Amino acid sequence: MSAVLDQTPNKAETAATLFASAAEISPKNAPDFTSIRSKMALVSPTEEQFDLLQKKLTQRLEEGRGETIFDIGVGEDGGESGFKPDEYDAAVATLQSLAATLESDCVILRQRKGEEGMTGQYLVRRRVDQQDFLEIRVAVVGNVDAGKSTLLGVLTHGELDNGRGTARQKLFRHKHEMESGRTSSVGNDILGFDSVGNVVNKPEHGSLDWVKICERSAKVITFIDLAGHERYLKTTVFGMTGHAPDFGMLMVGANAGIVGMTKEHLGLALALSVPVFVVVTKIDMCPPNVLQDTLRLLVRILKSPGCRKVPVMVKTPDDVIVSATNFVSERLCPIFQVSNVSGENLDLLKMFLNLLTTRTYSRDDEPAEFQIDDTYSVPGVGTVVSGTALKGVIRLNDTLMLGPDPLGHFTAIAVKSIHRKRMAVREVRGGQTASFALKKIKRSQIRKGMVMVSPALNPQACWEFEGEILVLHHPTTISSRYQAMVHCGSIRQTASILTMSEECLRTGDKALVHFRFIKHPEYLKAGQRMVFREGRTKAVGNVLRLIPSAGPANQTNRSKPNKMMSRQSTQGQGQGQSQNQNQQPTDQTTPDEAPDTPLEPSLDKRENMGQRSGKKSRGRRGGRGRNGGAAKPLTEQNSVAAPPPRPAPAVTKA
Ligand SMILES: Nc1nc2c(ncn2[C@@H]2O[C@H](COP(=O)(O)OP(=O)(O)OP(=O)(O)O)[C@@H](O)[C@H]2O)c(=O)[nH]1
Ligand SMILES: [Mg+2]
Repeated sequence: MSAVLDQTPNKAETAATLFASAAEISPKNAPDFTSIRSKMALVSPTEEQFDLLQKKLTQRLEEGRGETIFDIGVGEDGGESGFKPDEYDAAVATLQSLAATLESDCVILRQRKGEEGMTGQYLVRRRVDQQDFLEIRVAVVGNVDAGKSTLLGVLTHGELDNGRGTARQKLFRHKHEMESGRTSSVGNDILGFDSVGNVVNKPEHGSLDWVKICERSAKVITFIDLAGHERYLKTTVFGMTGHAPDFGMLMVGANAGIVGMTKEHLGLALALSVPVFVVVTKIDMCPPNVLQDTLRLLVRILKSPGCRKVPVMVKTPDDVIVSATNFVSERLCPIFQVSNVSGENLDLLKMFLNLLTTRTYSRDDEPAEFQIDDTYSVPGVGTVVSGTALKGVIRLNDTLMLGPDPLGHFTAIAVKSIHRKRMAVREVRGGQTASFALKKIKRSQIRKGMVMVSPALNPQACWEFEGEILVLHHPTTISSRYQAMVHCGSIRQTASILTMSEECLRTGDKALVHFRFIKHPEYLKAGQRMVFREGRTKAVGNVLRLIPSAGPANQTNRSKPNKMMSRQSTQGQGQGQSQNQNQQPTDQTTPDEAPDTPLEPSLDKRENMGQRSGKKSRGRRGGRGRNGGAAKPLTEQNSVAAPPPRPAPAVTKA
């Protein structure tokens, strides 16, 4: 912990860099903050200094989208830190009056001893505007039964769980989820904090009124509740890419440990550069030695070369502040240990959530971009699309280009109503989720993955693109004509590899790859993160270049089978590999399989253990296992001589 504590901005240089970044925003006409560099400026400011302090605070509130953490007793001039008690009180009074002039509240986070006295950290947050709130999206991942839905139920409804699944009931969207207790879809729940950091959620007769929460909140945490079962992995990947989470909350059942999908989900978050914090649940029912084993393994995985995280056990409010203020740097990985039944340490987790800051930066003057992740047909309203605004501002009655349709065209469409978290609003900005009611368009004409963008962008759909990918795992080798699902933003479509910079790719290889979508063109942008996967095959990377000239007529690969060559055959037997082209990689599970994330290869392999005894019949492949989920050795599955039992279609079904 001490190494991390050193990173807190208690030193003048650190504070100076904080301020410097603020100054960089508008170099022209930037105010000269020299006269307020000393820590003493807050104690008894002149009128001019007060004005400058106000400007600086405004700047920082804007950068933080309505909030900032302010240090007292720390100057930028390199002087000793800390105040005597009367100076400290005066500085706090100045900060409070500064905050009041900016319609903000100011609450203490912590006090510490500096070189010359006390220093303090204060959260300054804009007061509630009924229509506006800061939004942070947290994707909740982890293996089946880790307690994801339960924790969200407990946090958002304020009632503890009974250990047998009462708290999760409110989060389920489908009847079968109610019955099985398993999340299968992308669920949403919200937790609102007011300007002084209190939770505003007040369930009435067991249900939450989202509009009331949003009206009372200065900050709303949207949890994206994802499924832990491997059967729903495709949906979970979609939740991580399509819902643009700011952070990932990886949940681990203390007694079950790092099993099943835990590493898979962690690897996914890492691949998408989503900072992750870990919540270990069920500490009420876990023997201490098992808990210690789980934590030890967790720390080992996080520190491994594949993750390169700095794990921090969060045990005190002080740890919370240190981890929350340094979290966005991505490398820090706070670990909480909680119980949804006894409520232990949930306060620390809530405090941490209250301090999370957004990672999405968008300017209002940029052309608007909105990605669609769901569509609805609402009686009396018509077609409604929901999704995330990535850039710019979308206002009521704006005309946007919706598309691409199967022919790659975009249609002008007017925004007739906007809702944020079920609350009618007049506008939505980059980084916020929203839903729009659209006129004169059928729900069937819209699909997930479409976008609505400003006409100024003159959007073009593309069939083909070039990406740079890293293969995290593939049982054999990938070569051209291989097909798998591309996840990119809310796009989810099978694409085929046309050409590659390498002959073939194995686990750990990197290459430039020319992809082609097999069904319809998509709206892509260079620089977007992408995941390319099929069953256990996984590659991650970036979209490098769009190839606009490629048209629909050029569909050469639609019915071509997967071309998968065994490593053995490419190495040893030259061209004789065609027999195994039709195997289904989805059904490959081998005891000696390579690790599925670039994590430590030597980790204790407890992954295949089910957590719920008595549920074995479902199988971890979730009904996909046509050949009985048979865990044949790889060599046998890919054997050149033995053809697969039944030819399977090459393309993954949606
Ligand atoms: N004793 C105890 N039980 C818990 C705790 N958290 C969750 N549970 C129980 O664990 C079970 C599984 O919890 P869920 O919330 O459904 O797990 P999940 O991670 O959402 O599972 P999937 O949606 O299937 O991925 C439920 O019966 C909960 O009551 C805890 O902290 N202590
Ligand atoms: Mg669940």
